[in-house]
Order: sequence, then structure tokens, then C-alpha cells
Amino acid sequence: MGRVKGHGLWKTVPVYFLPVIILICLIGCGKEFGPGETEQVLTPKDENLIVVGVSQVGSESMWRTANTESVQSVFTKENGYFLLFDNARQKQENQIKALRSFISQKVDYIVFSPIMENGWDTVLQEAKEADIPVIIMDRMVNVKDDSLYITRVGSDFDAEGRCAGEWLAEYLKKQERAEEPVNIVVLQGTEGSTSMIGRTEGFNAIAEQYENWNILEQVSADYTTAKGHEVMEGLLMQYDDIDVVVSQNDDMTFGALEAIEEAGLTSGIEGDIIMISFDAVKAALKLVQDGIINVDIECNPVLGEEVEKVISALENGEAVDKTYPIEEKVFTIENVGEFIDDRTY
Ligand code: GZL
Ligand code: ZN
Repeated sequence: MGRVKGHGLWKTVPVYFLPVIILICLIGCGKEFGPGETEQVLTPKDENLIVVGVSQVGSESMWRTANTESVQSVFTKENGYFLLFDNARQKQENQIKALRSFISQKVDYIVFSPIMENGWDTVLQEAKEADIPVIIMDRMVNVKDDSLYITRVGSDFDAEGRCAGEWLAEYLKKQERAEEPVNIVVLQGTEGSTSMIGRTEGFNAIAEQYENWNILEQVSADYTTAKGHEVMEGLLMQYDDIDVVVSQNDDMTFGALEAIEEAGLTSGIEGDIIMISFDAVKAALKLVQDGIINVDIECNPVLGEEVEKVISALENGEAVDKTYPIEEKVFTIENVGEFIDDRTY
């Protein structure tokens, strides 16, 4: 048998003496450790907690912050849960790493909001083989086998997009502008995300019914204020006759409004540009109330409770639906006053 390579003692001690030395050390430090036994440390399972691994997209918007808050406030120890929470900072590879880590830690449930729809089949197959139920929250996955997830709790983004289109058609009629050409630009959310796809398809389905509506450009601004500002600046330099901005979340809207102001233009009820936004966070509802944003299509971020209801149903062996659509409103200056004070996000 070869000698153990190394410094000091190991250089001189033949390798077959090692087990004797290790045994003496163990007895010497007074703790009797049988093979494989370790000091008893309480784990979440010992405390009968349900271990939930949550992979969140990131913290790109006020909506996302509210969504995270709704998850962290419900999966608490008091409610019988042990929460493992990972913020993927807007990168799919970080979400896949987090899911793999949850699988290796043998969590009881995986909950995640997929940053984009594609690329999940392999890691969800691994979760299925590890017998870990997966609940999709907010956005959706595009997978061949829908047994890879138990259910999805989230909004109907296509309906949100249609809502925006229907509101615009109504508004133009009231303004007696239903016949004239209407030039529209669209600030889209994160490429390939369910909310961006749904809001785009929903709005386009209405827009194609009106041949006087011209969608000049649909550009991704990744749901952030900074990108919304940058993209809107570029569109204002490219087009000098924009009538409508459709911005697929409030954070991009805040950026677009900065760029519109810098260009010496105005938005909203008395403005040069009709501003349509999505999410309906409180800061945006204030701008609806001030007449700066014409309409805000709500997207409810408070999904934690719904997800928790699904998990407790599964724990009780009850069947669950494949989707849990969420109730949402459309806010304009006419109705925002009734709701804005109760808005917690
Ligand atoms: C919608 C969600 C979107 C929000 C954005 O459910 O996916 O992502 O509209 C957020 O604010 O960034
Ligand atoms: Zn600027």
C-alpha cells in the first residue's frame, strides 16, 4: 500500500496505521460516534414543517416586490412552513440552479415564477423523478408534458391585453377619434415571458379589428423603468406622431413618462399621448388619479395565499385544479378613487 502523500506526521506514518490513529482521536475527544452517526441537530422535517423551495424571477418591478412579499408573508414557521427563497436576478440559469438545489435538498414542494416560457422540461423532469410537486406561480412554462407541474396560479394575460384594446376602442369613440389614423407604440415586457406574450397577443387581437390603428413598433423594455425610459426616448426620436403608448407594466411606464416629458410632450387625459399601463401598483394609480395615465389594467401580485391554499389542499390529499385564474380590474380616473387607499403595494 502506498504512503499517504502530505506534510509532517502523514509523511512518516504508513497508511495502514491510519484507522488506528483515527479511532484513538475519536475516543480521545469523548464522543462515541457510531459509523454514519452525527450530532442530532433539529431539521425542519423534525419540527414537522413543510419545506417549500421558491424560485423568484428577480426584483425588477414594484409588482415583483409585492409578489415576493405575498409569498414570504404566508410561508412562515407560524403557518407550519420552512421557506427556502431564491432570487434569480432575472436569469433563467439561476432559476434552474435553484430548482436543482431544492431537488437535492429534497424539499416538499417547489414553487416558481418562470422568467420565460421555454427551457424547463429537463429540470422539471428531474423534480418529477424526485417526486417533488411543482406549482407554477405568475408566469407559465411551455412544456410538452403538463404532468411536470401540479397547477398554475396566475393571471390571464391575454385577457389583460384584450382589456387594454377594448378600453382604447371605447375611449377613441368617446373622443370622436374612432375614424382617424391612430399611431401606437408598445413597450413590451421581458422577451418570451408569459405576461409579455399574453398582453401582446391580447392587444393585437383587438387592434387588428381596426384598420385605422397603426402599431408602429413593439419593443422590449424588460419590465424596468430604466429600459422603459431608454426605449421610449428612441421611439420619440424615430416617430413624431405617436398617439398611444401601450406599456406592459407600470415600471416601464414611469420611465416612458420621463422620456415623454423630456421631449416636451404630455400624456394622459389632456395630453398629446394616450398612456395605457399594466399592473396597477399604487404609485401608478396616483398618476391615473392625476390624469397622467389614462388607464391601468390590474395584474394581481398577491398570489402567495392562493399558492398556500393549493399546498394545504395537497397536504390533505384533496384534488386541485390545473389553473387558478385571478380576479382583476381596470382602473381609470372614474373609478380609481374607490380603490387607491386600500392598495398595499
Ligand atoms: C405579471 C408579471 C410581470 C409584471 C411585471 O404577472 O409577470 O412581471 O407585469 C413583472 O411588473 O416584472
Ligand atoms: Zn432621457
